[in-house]
Amino acid sequence: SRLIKVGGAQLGPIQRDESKSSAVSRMVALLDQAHAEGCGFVVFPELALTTFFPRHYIENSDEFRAFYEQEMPNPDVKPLFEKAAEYGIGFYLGYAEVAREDDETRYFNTSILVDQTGKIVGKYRKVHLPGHAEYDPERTFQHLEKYYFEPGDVGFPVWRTMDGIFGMCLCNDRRWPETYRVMGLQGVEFVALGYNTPATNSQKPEEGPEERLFHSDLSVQAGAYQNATFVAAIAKAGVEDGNHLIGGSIIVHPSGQIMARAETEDDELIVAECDLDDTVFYKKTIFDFARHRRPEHYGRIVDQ
Ligand code: CDT
Repeated sequence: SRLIKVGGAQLGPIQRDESKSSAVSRMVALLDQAHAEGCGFVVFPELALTTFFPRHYIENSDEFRAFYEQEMPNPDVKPLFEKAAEYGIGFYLGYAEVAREDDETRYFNTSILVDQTGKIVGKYRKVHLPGHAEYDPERTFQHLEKYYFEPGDVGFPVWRTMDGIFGMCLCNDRRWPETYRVMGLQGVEFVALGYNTPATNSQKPEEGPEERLFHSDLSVQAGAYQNATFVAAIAKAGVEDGNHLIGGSIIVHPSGQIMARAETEDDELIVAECDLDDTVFYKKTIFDFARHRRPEHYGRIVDQ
């Protein structure tokens, strides 16, 4: 068996005026708990250092630059890296990235995979950016991810680390079967993902938290089962800047069953013992891609 105890470190709300170092102290407190529980890997949410700023329309780029990280680790997040390495805990962390590449300033919604020695072994940039690129007065609240970020440019890689095959994605990616399948085709055994999901639909107010939680579970459980992988889907939750985000963080087994679920909308650690060898049965039977997939019939999926 390849057992790894996984902690899902759900965060409660981060208000717009909360500092990054305060958010990091909250994460370190969850890491202390994860260490006490014997975890070897911890998943934090998407944009875990700041409020979910795409709900705010900020015209001045000097003002919104403060939400982004230029380097990782940097002095704000160093305490998290140091504590995790001291405990021998690997982790996944979502944050807003600003990069200077090819003489251009580029903005991404990013996550990193850090191994149990504190080394960054992987970086992912969110592919499926939801929402809109311009201020939309028709909506009850804004979701300006297409304004603040460009789509990721690295696809969905996987990394051989911590005695397993790890992949990453972010929030809206979890609703797209292609996300998991591209990683599934590379043999992924554990997918880490963080999310910030508004509790109502800004274009359909009758779609409330119950339905939103249902869609989240549905997508994550299907992705896990159909690709024979563990998935940890971890929220930033609660009322942030007056806007309600769902909780409902879950860790899902390759059978599709939920192993652990958060009960609150606050900082909360959920824990599940994941035996990465549990993926093998499904990968060798019902989802043995080499024997059962029929890609000759899937052309439309990739044809533009
Ligand atoms: N952060 C993120 O991707 N949130 C989206 C909201 C979709 S509605 C614009 C999600 O899929 O949960």
